[in-house]
Amino acid sequence: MPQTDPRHDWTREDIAALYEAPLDTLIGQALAVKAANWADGKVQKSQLLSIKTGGCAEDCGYCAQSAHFDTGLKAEKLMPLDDVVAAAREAKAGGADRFCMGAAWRSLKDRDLPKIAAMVSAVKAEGLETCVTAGMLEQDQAKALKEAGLDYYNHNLDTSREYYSTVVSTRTYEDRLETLAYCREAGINLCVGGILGMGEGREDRIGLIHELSKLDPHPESVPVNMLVPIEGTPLGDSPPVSIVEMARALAVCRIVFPKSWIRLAAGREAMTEEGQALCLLAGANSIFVGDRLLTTDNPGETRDEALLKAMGFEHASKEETATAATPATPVRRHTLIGEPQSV
Ligand code: SAM
Ligand code: DTB
Ligand code: SF4
Repeated sequence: MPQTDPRHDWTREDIAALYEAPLDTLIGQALAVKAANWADGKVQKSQLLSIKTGGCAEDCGYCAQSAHFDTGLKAEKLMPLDDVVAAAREAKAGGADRFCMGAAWRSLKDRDLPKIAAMVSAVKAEGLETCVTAGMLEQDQAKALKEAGLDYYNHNLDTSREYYSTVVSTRTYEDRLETLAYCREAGINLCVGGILGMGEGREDRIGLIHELSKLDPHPESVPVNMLVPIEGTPLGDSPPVSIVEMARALAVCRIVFPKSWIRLAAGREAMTEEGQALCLLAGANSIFVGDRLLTTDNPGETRDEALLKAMGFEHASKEETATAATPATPVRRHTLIGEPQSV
């Protein structure tokens, strides 16, 4: 029987065994789990907007927006509410059902909270699911955002616990987990994933998925980004990760997070159509749409329509996205070591 109940007792070894299985075995299992939990051929569409670009105090080695590196990006002030609403309307007209507002901040300041809350309420009033990613939050800030109508908070763990300090030195893994816990307490859905291609090894990709699997409930969305190399950052010259490795990571996520949206996130601009198709065939069921991510390009509507049409995939309906976005009741299934797994 394919896995339907989310499990939080995965061991690193379980995840490594999936990750390293022959690709046909792995994708076969991923598709069995997908078929048991999701309608075939449906893709959820989120759209990003950078509402506060550049000048960030953190030193994330992959990021165009860190003030620590000279990436040639011009820092901008927080975008006015009207511009955010106009962009949200455009995103909806383009087929997005979730609008994710990204701010290049280490943490949300109380003085900015009312402005972000107003953006959340206004975007929600346009009939879109709302998502914010604005760095670390305090407990009461998470509550205020929930009250404003926030559906999702994006806060990635990015890589394994061990590799994290190689990539960023200005905050810790525990800092990330604390913000995630505050969002959960406030009743906000979580969007938590990571990046492949930062010089990490496979063990770090397995470690990341293991850390995510311990979150209870699982994040409702798991974005898997392929590094978009940014000139001027410490990771700007990183060799690209292979598309098969991306497909493996997505397939493992599909199995480990049976009820979560698994997003083929950043990096599609550097992929062929076949590469993206492989990733969607491996079990991913969500993408970022629109021709921009935060500071870099994304394929855009025409190319995405061609890809999805060729695959016979279509947009997940509002009902389908809303059902999956409801936080699952925490389910704990304890499996004895050596007991046959149900996937
Ligand atoms: N400042 C907030 C934070 O760090 O959570 C929000 C914005 S940040 C740009 C959101 C996420 O985008 C990062 O955690 C990372 O996973 C992803 N990201 C940033 N730059 C990227 C890049 N060059 N390539 C791939 N993913 C990237
Ligand atoms: C996520 O996991 N990926 C998005 C979103 N969450 C915020 C960001 C991707 C950024 C890619 C590089 C850029 O455009 O600056
Ligand atoms: Fe700042 Fe987020 Fe970029 Fe890190 S990833 S430098 S926190 S904007």
